[in-house]
Amino acid sequence: MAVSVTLSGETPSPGAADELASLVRTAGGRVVATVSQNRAFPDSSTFVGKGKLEELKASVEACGVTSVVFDHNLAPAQVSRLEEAVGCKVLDRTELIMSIFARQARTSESKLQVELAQLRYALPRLSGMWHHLSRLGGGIGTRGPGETQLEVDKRKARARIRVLEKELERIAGRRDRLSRRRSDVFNVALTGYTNTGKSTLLNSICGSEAYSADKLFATLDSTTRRLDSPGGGTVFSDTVGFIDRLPEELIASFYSTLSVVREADLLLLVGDASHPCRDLQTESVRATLERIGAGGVPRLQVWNKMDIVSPDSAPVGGILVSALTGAGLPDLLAAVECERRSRLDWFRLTLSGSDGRLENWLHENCVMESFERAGEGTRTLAGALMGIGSVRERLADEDPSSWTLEPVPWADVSCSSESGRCRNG
Ligand SMILES: Nc1nc2c(ncn2[C@@H]2O[C@H](COP(=O)(O)OP(=O)(O)OP(=O)(O)O)[C@@H](O)[C@H]2O)c(=O)[nH]1
Ligand SMILES: [Mg+2]
Repeated sequence: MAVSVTLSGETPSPGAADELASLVRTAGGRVVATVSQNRAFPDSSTFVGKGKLEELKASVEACGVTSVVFDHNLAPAQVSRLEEAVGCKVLDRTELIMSIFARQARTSESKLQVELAQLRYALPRLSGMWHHLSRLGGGIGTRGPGETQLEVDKRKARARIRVLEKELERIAGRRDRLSRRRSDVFNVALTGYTNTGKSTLLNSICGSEAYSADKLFATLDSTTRRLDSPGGGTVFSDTVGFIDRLPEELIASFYSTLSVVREADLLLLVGDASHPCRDLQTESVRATLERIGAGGVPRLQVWNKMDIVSPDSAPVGGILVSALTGAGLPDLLAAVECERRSRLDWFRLTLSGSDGRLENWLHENCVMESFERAGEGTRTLAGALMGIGSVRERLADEDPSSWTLEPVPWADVSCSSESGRCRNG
């Protein structure tokens, strides 16, 4: 059973009911009835008002419901009172999302991250739960047995949180050492609302087999694939998707997994063009990117699932693709390549004489926009992602009279070359 309450000052989101049903489905349940209410503010004791509570209780009995899910977050004492009143389990939005993360976690890192988020959410709420229980048992101000148990529980939770934090730090450190963010490649992260097709897109771009499914939060770990091209290549990363009101505790626990987004050179904001709430989802993704500290990373809007969108309802702007059919992928890759080129340090190098080893080095490490041989000399317009300093360093091994190096602004390169010209993404 789903309960959605719209409080004053909140704009009811048109897709919220469907999204809640989808969350319940992914958590292994099914919404059999929905109760909604508009209230100025939540009831401090039971969140919904008395009349609505009666309605809720009657529906629970009539439909044989096993859990009631609220689309808001509840105070622990509200959960206890609601459970007493309706006679079944009551979950709030954060607990529901965390239970999905717990179900979908496959690697030991994501399992530990979810456990940490759940404990961080539960810890400050233990007092409320015990306060409620001790009030049921003893008089006001009495230090009942609940309070002693509360201290024990809090101590245990804090100790476990410390163990989890240490273990996660160790795992993240090891991963960072193995796959250190490389500055000589262009790092692109696919990010966006959950279920928009990010993993499917990674697979079609890189020919990989990342897990994709018609489920919310199918991906909880970061996957990285390299697409080789001259001058360092491009690394694409796929990671955990976002949702409206993503719990703070999950953001904190998944901080290191989300580093691929924070540290990316370019974000592909993958939206589901076929979703009726695609614009609201994109807004929510933008807000979440700010929350995780990736608000300043350059981005391209990509609209996926165009194979099931009629031309008259296609989004305006952005790159339109279908990860399933491959339509639009060449345009997407061209736009990424253009972004990459715009970040290179461009230079014109003139060599008197020909040096095979140096030329090989240039071909391996730089994007060669043009390469001309004239008599004994060679002249090239090239760009390097690792910076012109590295090119100078390499040239330091050569006779200084045999070369001249001159920086060239990207604007000059993009104006003079067809391949370097950016298309509007
Ligand atoms: N019709 C259509 N379906 C697609 C397309 N791309 C992905 N899908 C489907 O959308 C569903 C979600 O795909 P995923 O790639 O798992 O989505 P995701 O964004 O990685 O999802 P999370 O990891 O849960 O955040 C799957 O059922 C895919 O088959 C597409 O271009 N067209
Ligand atoms: Mg995925």
